[in-house]
Amino acid sequence: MVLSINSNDLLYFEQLQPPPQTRTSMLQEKKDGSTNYSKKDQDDLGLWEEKFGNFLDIKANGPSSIGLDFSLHGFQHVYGIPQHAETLLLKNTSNEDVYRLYNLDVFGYRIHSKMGIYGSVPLLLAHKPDRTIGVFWLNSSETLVEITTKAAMKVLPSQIPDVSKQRVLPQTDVCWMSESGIIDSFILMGPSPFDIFKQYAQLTGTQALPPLFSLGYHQCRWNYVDEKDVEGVDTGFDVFNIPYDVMWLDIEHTDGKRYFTWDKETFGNPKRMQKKILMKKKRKLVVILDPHIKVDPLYTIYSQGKERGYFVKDRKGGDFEGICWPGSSSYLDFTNPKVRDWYAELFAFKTYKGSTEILFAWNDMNEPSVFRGAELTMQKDAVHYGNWEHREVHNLYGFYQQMATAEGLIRRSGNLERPFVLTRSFFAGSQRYGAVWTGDNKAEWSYLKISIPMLLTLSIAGISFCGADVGGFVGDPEPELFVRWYQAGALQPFFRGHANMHTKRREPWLFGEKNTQIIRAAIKERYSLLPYLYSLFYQAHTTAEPVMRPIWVEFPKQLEAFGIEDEYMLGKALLVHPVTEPKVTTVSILLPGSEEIWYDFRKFSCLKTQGILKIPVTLDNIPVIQRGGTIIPLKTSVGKSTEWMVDVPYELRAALDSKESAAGELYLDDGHSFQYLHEKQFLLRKFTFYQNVFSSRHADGDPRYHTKCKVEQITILGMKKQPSTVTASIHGGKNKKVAFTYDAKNSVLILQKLSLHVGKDWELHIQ
Ligand code: NBV
Repeated sequence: MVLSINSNDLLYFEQLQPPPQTRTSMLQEKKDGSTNYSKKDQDDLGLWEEKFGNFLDIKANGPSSIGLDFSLHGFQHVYGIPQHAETLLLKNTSNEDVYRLYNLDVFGYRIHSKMGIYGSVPLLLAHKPDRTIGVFWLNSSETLVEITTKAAMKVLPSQIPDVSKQRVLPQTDVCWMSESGIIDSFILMGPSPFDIFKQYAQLTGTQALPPLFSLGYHQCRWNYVDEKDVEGVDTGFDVFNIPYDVMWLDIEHTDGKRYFTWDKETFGNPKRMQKKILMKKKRKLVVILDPHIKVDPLYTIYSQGKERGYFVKDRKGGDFEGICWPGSSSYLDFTNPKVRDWYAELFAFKTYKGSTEILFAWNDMNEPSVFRGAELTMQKDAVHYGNWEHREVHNLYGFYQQMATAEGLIRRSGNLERPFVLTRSFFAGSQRYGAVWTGDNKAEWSYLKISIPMLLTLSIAGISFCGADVGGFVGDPEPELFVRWYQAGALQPFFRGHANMHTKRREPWLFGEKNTQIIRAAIKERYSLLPYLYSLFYQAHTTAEPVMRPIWVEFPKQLEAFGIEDEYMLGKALLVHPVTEPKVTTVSILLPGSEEIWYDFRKFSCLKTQGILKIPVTLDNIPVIQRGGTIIPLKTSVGKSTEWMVDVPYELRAALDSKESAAGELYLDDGHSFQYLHEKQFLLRKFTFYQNVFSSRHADGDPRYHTKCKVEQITILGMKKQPSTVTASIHGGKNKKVAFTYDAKNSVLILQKLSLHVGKDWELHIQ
């Protein structure tokens, strides 16, 4: 038995009922809006009406909480339930705060806290060497999760009450408690971690395939102040020879924080800016669109929203009003399908003045954030479409905004183009609509460090496209931290530099020549790895495999790996160990797997040790290690942005395992449209190296995507013998001899000037 339900008798639910007459609104607000309650008043009211500071929460249906406990037998390692600034391995909460899932805007959130921050995914994974299981608690109201790990006496299957037949096994009890809603829970049976990912994806969907540009580097700041500033920063990347794909504009680009508009002084001609500066250089723009709408009858989005009744209501039936960036604001009710439909239409080029096809979207403040609101968010007794109180749907608000935004971007392209939408708030399933980032972190080493377990937790909860603000949002990073953050970010799924308005400028070239050079190298390495990363996203999209994975996911039997959170796997081929402390000269890396062979990704040398390896590090880069048995596709050179690199030839880097074989794949399509779905216009190449034959074939039916792109080089790490000849045989063509070099010291064979079509079948025979 792996799991039992209600073993601790914690199943409970309350029935919805209107508050009793005698009690209703004893805690009524006075005419001037102030409230004055005695302790006795509150006691009399119990949970029918609650007071938080100055806020009164009247529960339309009375107290309505639900709860249930799950005992996970034999498990002591549990993961998931993002989002917390906490360790990868969930902690026992018996003597600590419980984990809270409640989407909140928390500027510079505290580390090692179980309070809720921007998003929630109520999915918990439990793992032991031979089994992974999952519990998905589908509830979007405020939820608390209590975790108790203990040793439990188990009678072995024979059931004979004989002490010698009893064993002590670990057990983890997980109790979920939600403020309202129904008990709707799914048990995912595994047995492997990858089975869990698939089972969870069957319920909530897989990661949307991102447009290729969005896997490039993003440059953001609150705020790039005007068109000239944008032009200067854009040019800076070319002057300093650093690739980048996307320029970002924060809230100041709008006319008085009226989203979908432009500030007339600073961004007077946004189309020109997009065309002359960005489009010309094959780059993109992302602008921010928050969900709060300025109360201003002259602002069309407000007046239309008001007229159609598209705002969330307060408990008295008027539009809910709260304070946010524009001052008094109302909040679009994205839970209403009509609102989403209307919002999506706002992205039509003719409606969204100044937008072009290179403009994409960023949804911020969508917890939703309400200044001066209880816990800086919307009151729980606000009312949504269908008469649902806000308490019921709170954790879904941001999810629905991102859904509508993605739909808008798809529609404006005539349903042809893939959208890119970054959201701060999220829920289970948000992976279908774009990317998530970890919000307002700080420019401190501890935030760089915690970003890794935070991203790993998001990744195993279905959200592969995730990242943290590189450099740290709040405060000014010291140069070493800044460099280390770029090196870490370059090997994470979503890669964006961002900074608060009160910080010093920090474009990547502002920290001296040496640091610029190191950052350039990190960003360039990311760009050369894009074919691998894009292929991983295709796998995330089709088979729900997370792009960034905890070590235990790849090595489920290795106990020492279960708590590792300072290193991770990027796909199954690369092990990454970011440096998250200052002045580090060596790092200790766990090289998992007793049979595995590992190779230094940059020096190509074979790392002989098993278990913990201490390796020297300099500021130049962070350890990246390739696993034997894998083949990684790379680009041989890097351009100004992803679009400049379409025709750049590939290198295939094979690292041999103990059987002297390796396998890998490359996914390739036009990088931006939905053609890969409707017309199967993509290439999925499967590469293998086996018995000295390197071969390339298509892995999915007839290849329908055509490219002239070539494989120019193949590097084989762990090639023990120097070959005498290498011959290429191309399907339907002549055999030809291939030039190669062999490095006996490192056992590396490099085949050069191959000029093999990436889309064709071919074989290389090494003799
Ligand atoms: O829009 C301004 C910022 C944004 O830069 C940041 O990335 C978000 O997380 N936003 C929060 C609102 C203000 C934060 C103090």
